[in-house]
Amino acid sequence: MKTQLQKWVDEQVAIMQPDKIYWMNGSDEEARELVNLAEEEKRDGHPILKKLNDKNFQGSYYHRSNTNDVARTEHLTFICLPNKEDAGPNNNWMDPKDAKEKMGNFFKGCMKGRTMYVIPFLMGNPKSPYSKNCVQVTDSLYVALSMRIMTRVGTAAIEKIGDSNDFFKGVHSVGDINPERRFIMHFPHENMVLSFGSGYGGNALLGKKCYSLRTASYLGYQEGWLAEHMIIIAVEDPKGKRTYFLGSFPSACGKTNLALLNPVIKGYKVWTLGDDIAWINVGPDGKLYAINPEMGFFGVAPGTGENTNPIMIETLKNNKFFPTLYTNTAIDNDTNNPWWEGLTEEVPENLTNWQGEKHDKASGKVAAHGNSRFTVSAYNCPTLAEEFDNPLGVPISGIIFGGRRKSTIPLVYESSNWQHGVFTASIIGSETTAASSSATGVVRRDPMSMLPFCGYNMGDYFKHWLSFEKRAKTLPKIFMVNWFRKDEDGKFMWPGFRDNSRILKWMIDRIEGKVSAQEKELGLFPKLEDLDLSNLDISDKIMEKLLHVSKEEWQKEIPMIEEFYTKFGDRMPQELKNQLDNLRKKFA
Ligand code: GTP
Ligand code: SPV
Ligand code: MN
Repeated sequence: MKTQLQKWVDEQVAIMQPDKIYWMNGSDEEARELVNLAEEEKRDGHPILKKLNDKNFQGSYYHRSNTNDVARTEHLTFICLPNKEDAGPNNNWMDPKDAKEKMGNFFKGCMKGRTMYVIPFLMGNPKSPYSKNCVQVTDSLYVALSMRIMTRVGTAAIEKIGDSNDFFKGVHSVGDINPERRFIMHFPHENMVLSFGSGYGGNALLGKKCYSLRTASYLGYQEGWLAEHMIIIAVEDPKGKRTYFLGSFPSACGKTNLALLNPVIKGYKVWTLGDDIAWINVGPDGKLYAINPEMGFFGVAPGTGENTNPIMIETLKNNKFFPTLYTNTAIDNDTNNPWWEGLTEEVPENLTNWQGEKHDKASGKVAAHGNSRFTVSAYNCPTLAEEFDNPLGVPISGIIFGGRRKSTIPLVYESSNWQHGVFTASIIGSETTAASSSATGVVRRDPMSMLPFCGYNMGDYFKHWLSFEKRAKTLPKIFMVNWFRKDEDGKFMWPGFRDNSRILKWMIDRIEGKVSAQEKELGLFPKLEDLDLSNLDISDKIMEKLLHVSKEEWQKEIPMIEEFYTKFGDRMPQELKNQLDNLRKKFA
């Protein structure tokens, strides 16, 4: 007798008609076999993977994606719930019937001459009551290998699925990598995603944004939990006490860097639990507990170097878990190392750029794409927390929200309570980055850094966030940060990166009630004397600028928030509208 999973795969085979079917078991031998295959198999005239310098970066391979396929495509991403209003103004919507018909035409026979990789995977540790069973089929060997790094692929998933039909169904084909025939269609109510025409990151690794955020956020709304674009870290103080934080920043705005932080403050240590996605449940004791459903990091390469993120450099050089992939970075031909802006201060002489051409240093252009990334297992990370595989996750004491803003948003402040914290997170605006294919550097509202990832109406999502005041017994403190405020000359005023540990220390002092705060229009601010700025060359004047709340700037900001709130009509919770009224009055 065939299992439901086998039957479902048979159906996909009948539609897409692959020449071969390859069921992944997740073993190390299998990874080596697939990597060898990828070194031989050609797409667009070059091999899918090219071996890099194994002495400097163990187990590392290079992949160049099509130049039309280098970032998530939000305009081609749809939430196909039966009612348009349930998808909300934050999502593109298509009627599920129309979407399936459209995708059905693309998928018909699309794998002729290709291999279909069947990837059974788990999001979360198999022992966790919060983990989820998933399957993706794909015709991309690069995607199959990336999934092995990012999720728990293999037999454990097959065993957990058994004969049940209760598993996420992800259908993916790169098709002919044509932007005209590229769509990422979500059916959260059917636990299914259909993705065609892209082989890149969040468009194609369906366990990531498509399942663990868009689909899971919808599930969480139904079931009473949260799926968030957040890191999870443990901050250990000199006495060995650990405080757990969640940190939410929009794409390419500092999550991975904060997740692998090497603090400048003596005696403090940061342990990594997750760098992109957190699933948050109310635990048996009424506290919020978070797990990271992923198993790897798909991190932004540019800006990652010895000075900014030494722990990530160490992670990339490790090879406990094979392999590590580099996508759309440059290659240093003298060393066969991957290279990107910020890896070394000196730009090497003999680089091949991300498009496969010789890099012209004088051109002023970057050699690595702004959204070039590495894909590396979390188990290669020297600061991976021992709690990483805790089935119930870790109890959260603080949630840090942030954005990328050259003005308006202060370096750090604290919300006065849960509702005010939800409000603070709901009004976040951030400058867009290369992580998405649309224009960069434009300020847009990105509440909870979930604008591109919330799988349902964001008005309902805000209500769901507010509801945790009733669901939980103890709630974390909520903080807002902005590492990216600039001076008149366009320079970052705050050193950022490792120095962000100074801000974490203040947050812990606040959580433990060791320091008081100063109330301003936006919330509770640190007193300068309570921030540990030892061995840091920064003047009080700059610190004051960093913490300044400008009436003029907020008078410009509030109408943008109002415009955003208005889009949600009746679905916008009254509590948040009242909060906005209060804030407006403060700046009148
Ligand atoms: P996604 O993987 O897209 O969700 O992004 P992320 O939030 O994990 O972004 P990441 O940490 O990789 O950072 C993106 C960019 O921001 C990199 O180029 C970093 O160098 C830069 N960055 C991170 N932290 C800081 C900081 O504290 N200050 C400044 N100035 N830049 C930072
Ligand atoms: C992001 O864009 O937020 C990412 C990369 O983390 S992707 O997986 O492509 O979504
Ligand atoms: Mn992300």
